[in-house]
Amino acid sequence: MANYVERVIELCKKNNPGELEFHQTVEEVLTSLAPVMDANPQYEECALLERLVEPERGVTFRVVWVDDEGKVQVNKGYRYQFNSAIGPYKGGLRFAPNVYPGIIKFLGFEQIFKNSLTGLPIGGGKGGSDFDPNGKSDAEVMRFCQAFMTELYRHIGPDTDVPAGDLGVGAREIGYLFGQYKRITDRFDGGVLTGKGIPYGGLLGRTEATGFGIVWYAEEMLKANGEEIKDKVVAISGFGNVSWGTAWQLQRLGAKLVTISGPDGYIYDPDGISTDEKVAYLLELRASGKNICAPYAEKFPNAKFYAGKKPWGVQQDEGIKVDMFIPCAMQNDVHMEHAQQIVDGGCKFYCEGANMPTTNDALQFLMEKCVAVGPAKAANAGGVACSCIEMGQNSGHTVFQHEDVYAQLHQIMKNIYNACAEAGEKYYGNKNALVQGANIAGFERVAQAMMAQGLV
Ligand code: 2IT
Repeated sequence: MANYVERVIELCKKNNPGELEFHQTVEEVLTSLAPVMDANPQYEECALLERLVEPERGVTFRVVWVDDEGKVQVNKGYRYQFNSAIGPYKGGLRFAPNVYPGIIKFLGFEQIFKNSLTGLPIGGGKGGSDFDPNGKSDAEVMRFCQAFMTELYRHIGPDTDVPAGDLGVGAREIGYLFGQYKRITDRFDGGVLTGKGIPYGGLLGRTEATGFGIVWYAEEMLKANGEEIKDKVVAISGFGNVSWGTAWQLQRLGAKLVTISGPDGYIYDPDGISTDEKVAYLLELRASGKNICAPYAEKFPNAKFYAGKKPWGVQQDEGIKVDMFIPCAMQNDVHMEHAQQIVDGGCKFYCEGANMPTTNDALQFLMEKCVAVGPAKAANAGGVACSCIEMGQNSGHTVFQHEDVYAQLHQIMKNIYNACAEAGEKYYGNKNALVQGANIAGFERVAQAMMAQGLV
């Protein structure tokens, strides 16, 4: 049956040539599922994995807009609707210059399992564009978003497909996208997009939900191994939305965050990025639109800026021990040599925050050497879980309170952790086999739904 998994991985590579990130995710997920295939031959008989790796639908489209100089710009737009077995397609939109089908498909495929892990009724999808919002004016971003939605609107709906933000798509972009959807359709379909602003249907707590959830998941992982998060020294990458939410929750739980990073290098703050002022400053840095983190060290002079370096070597650079690393920036941020640095420095816990931040070989190495590794599709599922709560708020024509959202999110993260640990224990004899456990627990629910719904 392991043969079955290998065959589908090969098939997927052949059918999606050159889409390396997609190959990587499919390989990582399907490999974990081998023991489930052994125990359930009916899955092979109905070609379940072949169906899973093929999106139900994908659209690519032209996005035409005019920049501030009056020049006509043309970008590519995408929406891959991967799996609707357990609910409407749900997943973010990514606007970044490196976006191509391999990135949107890896994200869409991951989203199937992540959304299933939340226990909520949401299927998997993802979209985006190769548009780069960095350095664009507000008016340019608005015109781009309007042009993008002028095509996308016909493929989405509150019970069909519900996009949200991802890299390069925040509250501002969601606002422009929503405005254009409403203008075209003449419907206030609040639940057609999530991550909306608070005045028009957004969920209190959605902005920090991903980061809060990551830290709550990491807390469970530590607890299960007899450790507490309070006073732990933590290093993260990135300085965007996810990093900010993670920093804030680490602060709330009394951990000491010592790094953030950007494309320009990384910041080491020996005093900890642990005050309200410092956490709030991360938002300012991001809002500057310059995509650099160096100004942090000017604002807080005790901090040091390491130009051109990643934070994975901070233990060696500073002669300190880090208890947990949490990559929060982007895919394939942690390679084999970085994993080696993390382990050599004495770190025992690693929890992914961003989507697929670790290459497959580095992930394998960390799983062997660390006490526990938290996988992104479980740890960062709090964001999309709150998106689903936002959909419920909108369809119920109501407003949920902050504290209720936090309480629900906290419980969801505990449930997700337990589902991963139980599946790890059941199929791999190890409660710390969370990477495999997340894939299996996410898969099982989708598989059961697909089996029940016949050959579609
Ligand atoms: O990767 C993710 O889960 C997201 N970008 C959020 C998806 C969502 O629909 O809230």
